Amino acid sequence: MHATQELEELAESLGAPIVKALLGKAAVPDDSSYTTGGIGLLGTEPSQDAVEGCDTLLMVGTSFPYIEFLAEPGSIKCVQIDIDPQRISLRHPADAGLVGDARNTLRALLPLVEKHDKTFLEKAQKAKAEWQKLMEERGTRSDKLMKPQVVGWELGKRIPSNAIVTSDSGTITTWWARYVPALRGQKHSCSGNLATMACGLPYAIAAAVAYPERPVYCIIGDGGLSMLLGELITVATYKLNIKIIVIKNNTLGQIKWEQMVFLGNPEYACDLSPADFVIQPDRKRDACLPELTGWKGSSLSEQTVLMSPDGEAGCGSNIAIAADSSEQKRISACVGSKSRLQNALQKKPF
Ligand SMILES: Cc1ncc(C[n+]2csc(CCOP(=O)(O)OP(=O)(O)O)c2C)c(N)n1
Ligand SMILES: [Mg+2]
Repeated sequence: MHATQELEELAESLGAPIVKALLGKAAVPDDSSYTTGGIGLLGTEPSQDAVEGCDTLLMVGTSFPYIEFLAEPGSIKCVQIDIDPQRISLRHPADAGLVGDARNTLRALLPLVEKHDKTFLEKAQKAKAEWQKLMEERGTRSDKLMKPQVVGWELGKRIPSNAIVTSDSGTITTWWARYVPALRGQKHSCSGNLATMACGLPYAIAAAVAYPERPVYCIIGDGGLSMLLGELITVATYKLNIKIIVIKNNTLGQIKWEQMVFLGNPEYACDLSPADFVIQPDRKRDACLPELTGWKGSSLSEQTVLMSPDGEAGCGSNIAIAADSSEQKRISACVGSKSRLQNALQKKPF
């Protein structure tokens, strides 16, 4: 994470694109001309093409575990830099293993590297531009049952460059991984190897405590938030500078798709109770959890809700709940539109 400049300099010398494991999303900003974005299930096509087309793989500070996305052992050369010697050759046999801090090792390597021509990098850059067009197309759709990609795309335009962004495990991870670009200066994280649900909010709390001067954005599913709903009290108690964006699709979306696509089973027990995470001020009713935790909501029809801690609007904590259709399944209670989302996000202090 602290070797961005060195990675970019090396990419320039080698004429090589940088592909990022998900936990390394912020290692190089997505608008850098040297990166083609992520690799793996939630990665990008240009990154996969680059990995498949390369003759040498330089792995820096990663234990990226999904080896099926890497080349066959023996078919390419591999150089690996890692601070932990036990990680050398862990995922792919390394022809040369360099044990040390990523930045220091890259700095030592840089003067030794010969300049390569840029054909391979330029090909990857063209492929990245094509991929970006596809992301834009999917991120700017105007379906009345709003696509979750639209939420990611709109957030990506608004999250400031000093923000810390956390996400969770589910289809939500895809919308964050692909549609919310890492800007230079931002930090991004999610649960990596264990893919543990409900990490998004506690990670956000940890980030807000560790970096009180930085805004924190938590992009989470309704399933993940439900599992640790009580932590809203922690956020309200300590007035943490966290904005929570919930993709509310009333389902454990990831599992629904795994059951159907990978396991071939009929969908079973994936639906969530359609929880109303906010109290809407125009609706009089008994105290509900947001009220008890000190959050106040303002609603844009049934679709998007922003919340701030009661009486503390200036504190900058909000919840935006974006209902969506989980792409395939139509959920009648969750009709949304892109323009409503845009209106919601324009509200201060988001
Ligand atoms: C602690 C834990 N329990 C269960 C799972 C399995 N799991 C992975 S994603 C997921 C569903 C996530 O649902 P939600 O947060 O609503 O996100 P969505 O997939 O709908 O975007 C589940 C149950 C897990 N990864 N971790
Ligand atoms: Mg869900």
